Amino acid sequence: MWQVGLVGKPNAGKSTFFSAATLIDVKIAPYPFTTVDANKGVGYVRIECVCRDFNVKDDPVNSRCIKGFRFIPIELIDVAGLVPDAWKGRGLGNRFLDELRRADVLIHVVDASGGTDIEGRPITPGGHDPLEDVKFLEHEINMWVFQILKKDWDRLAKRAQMLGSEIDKLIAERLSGLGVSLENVQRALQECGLFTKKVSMWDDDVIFSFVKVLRELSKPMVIAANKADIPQAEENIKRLREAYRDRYVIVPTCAEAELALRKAAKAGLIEYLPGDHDFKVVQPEKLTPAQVKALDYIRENVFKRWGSTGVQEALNKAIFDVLGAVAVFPVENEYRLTDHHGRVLPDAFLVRSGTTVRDFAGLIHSELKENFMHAIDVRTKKKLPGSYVIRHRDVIKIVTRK
Ligand SMILES: Nc1nc2c(ncn2[C@@H]2O[C@H](COP(=O)(O)OP(=O)(O)OP(=O)(O)O)[C@@H](O)[C@H]2O)c(=O)[nH]1
Ligand SMILES: [Mg+2]
Repeated sequence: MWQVGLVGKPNAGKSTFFSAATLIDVKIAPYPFTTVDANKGVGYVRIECVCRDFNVKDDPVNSRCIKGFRFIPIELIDVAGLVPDAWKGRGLGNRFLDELRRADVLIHVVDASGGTDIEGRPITPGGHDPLEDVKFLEHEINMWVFQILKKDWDRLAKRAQMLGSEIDKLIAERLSGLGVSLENVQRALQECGLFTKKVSMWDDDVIFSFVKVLRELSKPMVIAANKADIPQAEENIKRLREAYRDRYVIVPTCAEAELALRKAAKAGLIEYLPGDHDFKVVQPEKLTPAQVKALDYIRENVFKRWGSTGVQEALNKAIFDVLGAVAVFPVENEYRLTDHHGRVLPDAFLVRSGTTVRDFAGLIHSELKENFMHAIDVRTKKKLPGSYVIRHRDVIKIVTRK
């Protein structure tokens, strides 16, 4: 399952975001370092389900289909807050950084209201510049990788010199625990023009620039401009967008509203699906005056201003826009759209862009790949060769020899 890491300074709303997305109860509080041990859970990306295109009622197994929207699982990890110099062990140190090893993409939860200082201590909204938070977090993560690479650098450089051109493999090996692939190391070396530069000539500045590029490739990031319900956030979000338009996808979020809405929906008080642009009260008589007030607040300060709570959008953008994943629906019977148990459109999988149907067969089962003959595009019933690159919302049948 793809993993999304929630990062940021303390008190920004990471655990609130996590809880809203997973409906797992975790500790949330208005002071720094509420989270000590990482929380892990399952959240979902939301797409339009293909059941609509085929006009069928489906029986989802690995995912959920609600009102024609397919919710496909992803793993979320919520870690302790990060303070300046965490990479050196400050605050809760770099232990949590190690917990982000497996993350494919990060969502940087920023307190866009400027209501917490750089260490996460509460202050008057508008009192801190969230642009600083983006800068410092990039620096911390870069330093973390830099430090790991530097630890053994002399030995690594010597080995590289002896082996000639193997520097890419040596670096990838050194950083494999951080989820860094050989392909990304090669791309970063290329981009920094380092393939042709003798390793003994790389000084710290060169290594650091390389680490920056490598980190952007290996741990790409979406910014959740959180606490967007607070008036001071509006101006800050404008500034964040101006400053980082070219580098980051920025999504205004109100994690607290999403959490409240999902709990109210679970209790049957309202109708609301994550990612919706509004909600409907179904049992007005059951709402307490405080709940009525909270819902009014959300409508005024979140939906009317931003269109949604942004939590679903941040997850979707991380998986689809930043990682470029596509969703694919495999079936065994191309007429009934069923698996061998007769379940209609049971599964939806997220795969990397560029995945061919033959590769996809291998992801389901190695035997499927070995015996692969061709695939069928279930919409058109046309044959697809093994080299066909899967597109978003494809429904396919894999045909094997046996
Ligand atoms: N106004 C507003 N408050 C929020 C929002 N999201 C979270 N909060 C509040 O911010 C405070 C911190 O939330 P947490 O989710 O505990 O923050 P965290 O980033 O996990 O903090 P640490 O675990 O200490 O790193 C809590 O009081 C939340 O209720 C939001 O969208 N709007
Ligand atoms: Mg927390």
